[in-house]
Amino acid sequence: MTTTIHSNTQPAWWKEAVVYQIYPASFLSTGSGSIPGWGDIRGVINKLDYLKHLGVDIVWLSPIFNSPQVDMGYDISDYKDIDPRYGSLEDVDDLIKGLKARGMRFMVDLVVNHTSDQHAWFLNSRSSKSAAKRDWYIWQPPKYDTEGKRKPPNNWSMILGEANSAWTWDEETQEYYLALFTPEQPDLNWRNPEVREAVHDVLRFWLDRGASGFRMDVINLISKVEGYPDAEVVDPSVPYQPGQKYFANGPHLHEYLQDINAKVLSHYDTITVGEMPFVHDETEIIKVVGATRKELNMIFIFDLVDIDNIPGSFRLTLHPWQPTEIRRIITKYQRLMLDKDGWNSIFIENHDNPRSVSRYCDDSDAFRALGAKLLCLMQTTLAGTLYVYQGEELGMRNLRPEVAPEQYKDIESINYWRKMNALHPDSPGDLKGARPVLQRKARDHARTPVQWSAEANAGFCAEGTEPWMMVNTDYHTVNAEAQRVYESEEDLSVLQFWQRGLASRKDHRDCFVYGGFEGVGEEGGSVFAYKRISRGAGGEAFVTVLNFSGGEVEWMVPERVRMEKWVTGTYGKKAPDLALEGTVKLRPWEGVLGMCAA
Ligand code: TEU
Repeated sequence: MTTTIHSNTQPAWWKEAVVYQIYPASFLSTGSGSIPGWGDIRGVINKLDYLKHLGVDIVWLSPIFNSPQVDMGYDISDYKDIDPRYGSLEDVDDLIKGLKARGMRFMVDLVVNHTSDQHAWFLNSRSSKSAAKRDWYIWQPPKYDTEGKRKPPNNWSMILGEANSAWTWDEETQEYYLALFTPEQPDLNWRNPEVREAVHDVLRFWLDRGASGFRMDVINLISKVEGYPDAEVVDPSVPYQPGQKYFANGPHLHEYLQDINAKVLSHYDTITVGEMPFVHDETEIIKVVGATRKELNMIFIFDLVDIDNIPGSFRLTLHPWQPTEIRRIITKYQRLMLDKDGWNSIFIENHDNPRSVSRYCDDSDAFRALGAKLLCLMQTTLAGTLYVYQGEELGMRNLRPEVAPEQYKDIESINYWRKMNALHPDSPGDLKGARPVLQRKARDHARTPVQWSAEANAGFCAEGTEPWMMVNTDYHTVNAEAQRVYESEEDLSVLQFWQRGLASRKDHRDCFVYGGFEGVGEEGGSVFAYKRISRGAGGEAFVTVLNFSGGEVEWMVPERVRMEKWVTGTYGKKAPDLALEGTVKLRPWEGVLGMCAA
């Protein structure tokens, strides 16, 4: 008899790891960087024990490299040096040492779809048509309309300012260059082998310095369709349209990823996660993360964070959604990876999205902690590598509604606000819904300073120093210090709940990390329930039941998940009895975890 070995059941450190994402500008400012009020690398070092205690294994830092900071460091002008506002290379060496001493690892944010327009490569490229690095970027001659007016090579819109073209005119050399995000972030031309080699060299530099892997920014955009075809018109009222069909997962993506693997990654022991927006096609996804493909360990799939976008349209739109879609999306990818031998990343927050408790639950004072625990319970009991974003473990929420969008700082918010002002000068204030869009979806919500305590500036930076971005107004009640206080088993703080959830995930890794997944109960409605079963002989099984609603619901307990032992719940031990036959009542945002027969 032959047994099939699923390689997604084979243990690996990067599968069991808990990755914690730090947005350095907003984590902790010790005053050691060159600009007061900015978080710094010393701040991260100061909090290593906090992270270790939480249960973190890998620290991923959003970009800390030299940068003009047009897009908060996602516009890099030197991949091998540190922006002085964050510290120095020596600080990073100390950070890596501190991590290693605690059995933790360091993940670098690799932004190589584009550079800053101030990178030496681009300065050379734009200097003349015959410059040595001209072909390192994507240059195209202009087009002309019927009246002889100059136009960009196609109608693609800029991602972080969709009123504009993705192509920027260069007066000096009379050509356009492609810059998908902002004009200050020109796209590299990966067709040029010298560019690929230069990127490989950056990876080696950081691996040799002690990094254990990479989060690869928009890595699926590195290959564009030849000829740069026009995008379909989704919004006839604006000149430029989303062109993702032609720049996401283009013809050479897999070749470039396999090349990185063969030439660099295969020589080290690494973790890789690729950010992969705009792609939902299962075959394409498995091509990147399939166990035998030698491309990436896993990717960030966007379905869950795109849940409230108008499908196919821009991110800054609002689209109504039902809780059952959470169930549909998660079930789809849990099954996909188990059935097709891939690997999942589990995440619900990052620096590009609003806070999860505000988005998927209810962030009012009455329900904030319950919702944050519900999301924790879900994430810590799903298969895949888990990513926690700074402040998520505290249940931090969106900027309060009294903060006007005029105070937002992100380039995407600013460009959007400008565009809506230009389009609707007659409706000041609301601008045809622009205000609620930003209040619900701006990237700013995740970028406010971490709330460490109720002291001045939430303990993020010294009293009298102005933080680079405003602290959310709720820090007197929502902060880490307050959440360390142990009240009772019935009333764990969000932080304590996360700490326990991560520990329990590790204790039962056969089940939670590597186990099978089965959706249970009726589809539709607000309850998402599933069973996790470890695949070894005589293994354990758990059932997670999550009520994604602010109302009480009746739920029929299916026979095969009849609870044998209560484990935890968002209301503490005051949980409904899922051991009984028949239906149970679930309270608002109630989540329960129990053990059941495998
Ligand atoms: O984000 C890429 C991306 O496509 C989005 O998540 C983006 O924020 C959104 O589509 C905007 O509407 C990555 C980084 O995470 C983001 O911070 C950078 O701005 C972007 O790439 C460019 O490097």
